[in-house]
Amino acid sequence: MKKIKVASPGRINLIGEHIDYNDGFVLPAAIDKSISMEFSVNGHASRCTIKSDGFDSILVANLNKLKKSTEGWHNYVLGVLYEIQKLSPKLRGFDCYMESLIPVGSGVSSSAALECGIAFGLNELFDLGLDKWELVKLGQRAEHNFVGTKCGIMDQFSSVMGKKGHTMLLDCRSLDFEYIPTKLDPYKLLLLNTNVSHNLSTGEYNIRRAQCEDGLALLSKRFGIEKSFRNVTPQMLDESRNELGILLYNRCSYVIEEIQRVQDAVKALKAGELEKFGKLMGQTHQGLGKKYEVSCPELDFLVEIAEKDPLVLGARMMGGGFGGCTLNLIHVDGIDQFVDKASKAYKETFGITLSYFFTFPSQGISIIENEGV
Ligand code: GAF
Repeated sequence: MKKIKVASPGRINLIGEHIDYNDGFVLPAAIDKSISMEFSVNGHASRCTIKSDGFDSILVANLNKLKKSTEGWHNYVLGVLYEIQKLSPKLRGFDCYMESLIPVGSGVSSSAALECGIAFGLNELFDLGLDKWELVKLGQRAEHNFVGTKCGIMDQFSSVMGKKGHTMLLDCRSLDFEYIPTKLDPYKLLLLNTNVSHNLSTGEYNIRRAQCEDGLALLSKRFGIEKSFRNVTPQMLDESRNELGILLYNRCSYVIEEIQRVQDAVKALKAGELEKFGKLMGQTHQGLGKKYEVSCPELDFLVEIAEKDPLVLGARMMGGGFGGCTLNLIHVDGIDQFVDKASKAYKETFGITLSYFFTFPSQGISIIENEGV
């Protein structure tokens, strides 16, 4: 029987948060932590079993009767199976066992890694003939339709397209992208995990998206422009302040600023101006906290400590928000002292143990074992 093992990584995003679904640019990379998934054909026409080391429940799916589950993680898998069936009649029964090294709920997108790993593995196992972009997009649709989060494209894109040593500048409107060699020495990317996840994420995420759509609809009508934040100037935004109201004004203001910030950050990165890059990360955090309101006290606390440390060039919350990790660009010489200081202060203030890990831009989804294929 055919067997295949794949590794599907999580992602970081250096800058460009909450703008993938707002026609912006993002700068993510796959990380060195992944879910490994072993797939085998089981000879049944429609029975599939999926087991994970991280969850007690086993998912048993019938390809003829795919429907949403009440068990959270099942929906990521079921959604992918459903989307594959819309594209190909070749899917049959399979067994899958997975082990994850990606911390769940920490903003490094274990969910996209799961979706894309299932899609990629089954594509190989059953020769479905789907290309990488089809896998990325079907992962996103699975999340929209089965999980209910109206996510952008960044996470699935990063997991599939990642390249070792490179960040990726993705234009989320045209889907053109550029691999950028990313050497940060003597700085490193340090993730501090708040170990909180304020359960607001899916609801608040969809609300942010809807607010941006409402704001943009108003702006495009008022100025007779095509519906894209790229066509809105800061001046147009200011002129529309009263009509938008403070909440929509703030949301749109963050988006317009962040679209510009990513472009400035990429210039800085290419020129090796890491100090400038770090400052822009800090501005992103301020925008996400004050204007987009997706931060939380724990994230703000960690960013504040980082900002006071001369060896940290930049820090910000990363991912959807309301918990998860901060991303810190830190000099190697400052790491031990900084982690120690942050851990103590965090424990004293919130009573929670901080965890942390380093990462670097890594290879996207890949096959790690192949038998009888
Ligand atoms: C989540 C989403 F899945 C992404 O699409 C992106 O919007 C991110 O939040 C925020 O930048 O990870």
